[in-house]
Amino acid sequence: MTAPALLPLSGRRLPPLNLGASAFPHHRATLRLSEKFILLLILSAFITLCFGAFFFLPDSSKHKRFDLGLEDVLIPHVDTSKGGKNLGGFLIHGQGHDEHRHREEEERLRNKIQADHEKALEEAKEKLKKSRDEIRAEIQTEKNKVVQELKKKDSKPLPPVPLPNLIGINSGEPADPDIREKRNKIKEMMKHAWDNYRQYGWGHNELKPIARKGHSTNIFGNSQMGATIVDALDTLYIMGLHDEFREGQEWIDKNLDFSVNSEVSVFEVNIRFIGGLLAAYYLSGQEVFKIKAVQLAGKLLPAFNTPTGIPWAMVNLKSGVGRNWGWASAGSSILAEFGTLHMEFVHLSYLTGDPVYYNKVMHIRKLLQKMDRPNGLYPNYLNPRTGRWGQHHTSVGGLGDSFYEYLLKAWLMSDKTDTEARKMYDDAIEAIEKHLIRKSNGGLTFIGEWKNGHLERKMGHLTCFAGGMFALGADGSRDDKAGHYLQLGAEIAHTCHESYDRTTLKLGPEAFKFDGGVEAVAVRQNEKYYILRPEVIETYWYMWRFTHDPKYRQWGWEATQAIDKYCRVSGGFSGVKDVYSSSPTYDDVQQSFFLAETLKYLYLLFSSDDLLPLDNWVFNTEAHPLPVLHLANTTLSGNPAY
Ligand code: DMJ
Repeated sequence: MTAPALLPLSGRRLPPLNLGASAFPHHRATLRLSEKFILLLILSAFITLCFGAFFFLPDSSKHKRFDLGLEDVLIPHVDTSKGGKNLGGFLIHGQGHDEHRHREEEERLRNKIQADHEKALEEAKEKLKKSRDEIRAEIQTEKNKVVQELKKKDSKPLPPVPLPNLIGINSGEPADPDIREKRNKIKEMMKHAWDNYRQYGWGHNELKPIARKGHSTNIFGNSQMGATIVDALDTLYIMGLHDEFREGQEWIDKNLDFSVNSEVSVFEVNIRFIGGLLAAYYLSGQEVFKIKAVQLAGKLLPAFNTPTGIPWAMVNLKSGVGRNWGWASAGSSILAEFGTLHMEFVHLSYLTGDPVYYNKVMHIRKLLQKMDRPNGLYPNYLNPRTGRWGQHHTSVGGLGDSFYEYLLKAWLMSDKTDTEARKMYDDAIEAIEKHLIRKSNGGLTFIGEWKNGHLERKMGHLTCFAGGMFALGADGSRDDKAGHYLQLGAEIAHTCHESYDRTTLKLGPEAFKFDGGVEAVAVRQNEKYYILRPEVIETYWYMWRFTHDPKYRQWGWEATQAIDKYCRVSGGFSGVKDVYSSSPTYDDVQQSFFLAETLKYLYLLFSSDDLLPLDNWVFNTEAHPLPVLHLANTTLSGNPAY
């Protein structure tokens, strides 16, 4: 069907529209965006009206009638045998009086269309009289309105869910004045880190404490998502830094936006942002944190759209397109990344009543259970397209670590009902002990890495978290080997302390060897750095909670003093490049996990045990405490929101 020629509705010719550059004498050369936008608006209004005219107005020459919505008057003709009068394909019921009513109605509509048309043209003419800046401002106001509307839509309240029993959110003030003083010192360090970030890096992901400006890495894409704010929130809360906590909350409320064209690490965003937001929610009860966590989780879900359901390592928050790290074996996803989502995702399902998150992580677990494991070990790489292992590297440090941690913590977090997770943990730990844990010639217990068919006698700083994990998993271990695992935890803590003690700065290197006469010492230059990592202090804290052996507080205090002496600068805290050098250079990065983990574990080490007791709270791998969920079973059927 071709559109009829555009006829003036009242016989009056419309003023010609000049759409060329000459319509804007001051801007002949180019049409700016806002001007184009206005012209487009006028044009589309005009076309819409013309279409309206075509569809709604009668063609008087042929007396053709169109349905004007008066269904009680006009009924499409099917059968004329019942005494009606057929006009142009429509059957008209009733008498002359109905026809009159119908004509009046048509007339009324015609007038309305004409009036609307004229009004639209008047408005368009008015718009064109305005300056470019005025038009721009109007467009901006309209845009803001739309954004506000969308925000309102996004902040819909979530279904009410009974909060778990939140025990132990208190000051944890230690009775001993010496311990109190030490704890105050750690709080002061937190304030120094926060204040400088606040001053020089606010809203950026991290801080460059020497250059005194914002910093970021590829794990956060190109976004400025305030990683330090989100990661630090619960530490601020626990330390009673409430003004700072409120500042952070306000920033999150107003600025934390996930609709950004940015490719982020699914794992990092989960442990730091979702974990951080959920912990802040449980501690403070402020809804905004829960809402933001759920919004963000929605943005991560497209990462699971792979042939196997094993998520991509990275996802673009806006487009939802995912991919894997270029360096990972044969396009693989990483065990420690897709295996470290469980805790946060179970909480998301619990809080929203939406099983989608729970199903995603349980699917990963089921898939892993079905796979063959070389020597009972889980390799670090798994291809999300084929569902096959990549290289057979196994590690309890980088690339593997928190997968094992989350098996144990899934069990603890389920109030010890998720026995499937406990079994997977027990099986894995037995294989690790058999194949990866050894004693050095000097009697230090270490955890090596399985690479290319042999054991590499090297341990990473990251691996030192395992001491705490063994201690945490001691209770409930298979064959009642609690004593054995507590002992293993203590041995790892000792080895990791040695790795600190054998340096000039008394800070631990990134990786250390047990080979060729070397014990717990870094050999390569690129393994001698300390980047404010928490794992060794994390293990001291767990060991302290389970044994109350004072040496753990002593070791924690040594680390505190070393950090304060060698990593503190006037603009915050920085990592150092060589822990064996007496005049170290700085890496100029204040990592967000320094505030989330290192300072939190130190603070807890010098607090009383009733602050966040381990029977009621489980810390995610970024040290964000999440409460134990007293669920009936692992399918979350105990949640009334289902
Ligand atoms: C943290 O982001 C987490 O602890 C993660 O599990 C491993 N590494 C860093 C800190 O070293």
